[in-house]
Amino acid sequence: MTEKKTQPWWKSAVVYQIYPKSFQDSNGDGIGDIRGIISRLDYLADLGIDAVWISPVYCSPQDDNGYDISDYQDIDPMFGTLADMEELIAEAKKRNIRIIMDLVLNHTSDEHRWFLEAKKGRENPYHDYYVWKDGEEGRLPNDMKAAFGGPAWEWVPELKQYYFHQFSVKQPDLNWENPKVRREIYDMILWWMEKGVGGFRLDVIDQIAKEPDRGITSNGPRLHEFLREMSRETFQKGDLITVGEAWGANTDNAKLYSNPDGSEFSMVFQFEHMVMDQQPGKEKWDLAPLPFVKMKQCMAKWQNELYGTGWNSLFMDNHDLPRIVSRWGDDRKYRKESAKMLATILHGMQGTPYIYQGEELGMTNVKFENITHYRDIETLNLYRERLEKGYSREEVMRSIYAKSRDNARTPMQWNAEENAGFTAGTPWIEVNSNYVEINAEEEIHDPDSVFSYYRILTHLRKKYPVFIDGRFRLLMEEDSQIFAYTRTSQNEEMLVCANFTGEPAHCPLIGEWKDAQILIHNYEGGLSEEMKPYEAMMLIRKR
Ligand code: TEU
Ligand code: CA
Repeated sequence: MTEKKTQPWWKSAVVYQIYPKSFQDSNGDGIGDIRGIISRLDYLADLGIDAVWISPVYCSPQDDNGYDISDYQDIDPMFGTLADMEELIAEAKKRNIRIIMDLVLNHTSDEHRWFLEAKKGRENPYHDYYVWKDGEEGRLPNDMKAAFGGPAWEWVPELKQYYFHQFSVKQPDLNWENPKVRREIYDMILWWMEKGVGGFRLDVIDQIAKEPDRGITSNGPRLHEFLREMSRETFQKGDLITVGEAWGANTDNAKLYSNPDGSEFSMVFQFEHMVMDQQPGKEKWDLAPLPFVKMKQCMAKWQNELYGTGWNSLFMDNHDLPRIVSRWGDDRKYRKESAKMLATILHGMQGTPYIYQGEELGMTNVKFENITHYRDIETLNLYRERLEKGYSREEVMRSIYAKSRDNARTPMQWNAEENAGFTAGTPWIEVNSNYVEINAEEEIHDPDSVFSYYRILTHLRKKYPVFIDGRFRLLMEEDSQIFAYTRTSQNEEMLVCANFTGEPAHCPLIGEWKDAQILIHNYEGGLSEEMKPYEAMMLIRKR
């Protein structure tokens, strides 16, 4: 018990991610909003979550759904008001839920006051808030590319300069070399801390210390210097959860990011396991089957490397990724079984689990027939670019069905009524037509539902310390069907065992563990060494 006290709260927490635009609309304009979130807090409390990360709700022209911020210290009218936000923080607190804000610090919107000033002239005090390069129109400074297509440089004729943008043209990169920029950011973070937020998720944080002259974007030389300064000036003054999004993370730098001394963040989102089902050296759109054995080894590596030296975040879904049940499970015949199986594997690991809205219902990818139904800037640019390059429409749509970010962005499926209970108006993006079968109202009352399974998982984590501190060991490493591992602490030992396939699988471990207690199991009836499709379980015993 004493040990538990010294652990930071977020080591036993489960976090839920809300994509506000698609969560719950309260006023019939077809767009989810903060009042909608407030109305669903009891649902979240029932699920057993401790914190909610909300994707950006700040003022934004919405070129990239809020990841293009024009005012960090106000709420976009589309989502509500600052007063609504304060009410959300207070209402969540009543339910022991903390609110995690999404900080986008690599770039602002081109409509942010700083950028509007910066464009006025080279002598303007805000000019140096961004990253500029002298040049001639039509002769790009170098061949760096933006994440959403096209060059990373945009010409501003009035200044005869290019500005640098790693994402869309409307997301100019901030210049972290400028101490004034850093100070502005820290003051803004402190202001949110005063409002009582419980933590922050930091967007593409590994990309802030860029050096475009040298072609450097991620993991720049000054990155950890900046992060330590930011942490010292802000986060360390509170009892926060902080999680950096870092596509460029490896287990070495993750030990810096999540150093237990608290000098940077609580943890990072790393993506090594999420980029394995694509062709090596190519883009996520270039599909390839999941190399299952490699994926297991990757996850095991992160578990083992960060044991005692850092902290993992556990996730398979977010607003940028396709739905995991469609991606690595079977979203038709074995939808429920495979959704539960994936959750079992993830939630048994060491780290802080993140549930992305709808994941707890087993929500699936969407297949809009026509590209005009898609909303995501990345998807729309990709479609145009690949058709221009000569790909067939069928081929491009196949990539989009598998990997488009809009797969995760269709409205939350609350009930079987019109628009899945998400809105009384016209939703900004169409609802997935399977909402009649897959929805919260149905699942909350069904003990066999994916939701009920997640609810058990969140509670198990609270009850058994082995979830928090148990040492990880991968078993049956080379097996092409079974994902199995143990978690071992001083007094307890847990086996997590899953059949990752739609075929039966043989697993001798289950015989060895026949006297153990079953914590959770996604099939009725007893255990057998002959595992059913997507069968999964957690067993525990004293040692
Ligand atoms: O994502 C960072 C990021 O690298 C992804 O956009 C990635 O390029 C893409 O999903 C993979 O194809 C963060 C946010 O999570 C994302 O929603 C934003 O669009 C992006 O930053 C820019 O702020
Ligand atoms: Ca609304």
